[in-house]
Amino acid sequence: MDRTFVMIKPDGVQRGIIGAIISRLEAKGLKLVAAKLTMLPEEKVMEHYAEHVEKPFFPSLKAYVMSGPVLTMVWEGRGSVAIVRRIVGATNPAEAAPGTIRGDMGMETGKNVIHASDSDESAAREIAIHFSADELVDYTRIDEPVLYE
Ligand code: RTP
Ligand code: MG
Repeated sequence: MDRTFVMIKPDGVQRGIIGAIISRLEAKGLKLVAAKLTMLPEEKVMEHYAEHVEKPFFPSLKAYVMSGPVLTMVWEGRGSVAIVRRIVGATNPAEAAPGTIRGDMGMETGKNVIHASDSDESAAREIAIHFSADELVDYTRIDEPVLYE
């Protein structure tokens, strides 16, 4: 089954909207298979955001994601990468569509609440950075038999 990596950033944790965010992903039909509340060490930030390390916004992005605890998660479901990106919304919450997490819960790009993998390759790479294989839990959600065609 397809998996995606999702991270509630420090602003989301500090604002107490973890539950509201998880509720949206759960209600959609996605299955939570791993979760960890943690402070990101610098090495993981550099690895996770390797594609952005040379960008002008990287120093502030790094300070932002290290400014408090994050909730790292793995969510499973058919087509989960694209589905979660649509639920998360555009990078800039000011432009993100209403109904999306960023559109409903954030104000600016530098505090955009949540991260989600942008491709299956990114998901595999990011899951490996943040979780070991034995932290991914195998179980059946009670609605699985009626969730898919
Ligand atoms: P993410 O990786 O966090 O899910 O966000 P994304 O794909 O929508 O956006 P991406 O281009 O990958 O950027 C990663 C994060 O860097 C911050 N950012 N700041 N000031 C800026 O121009 C700028 N651009 C990006 C945001 O926190 C963004 O989520
Ligand atoms: Mg990205």
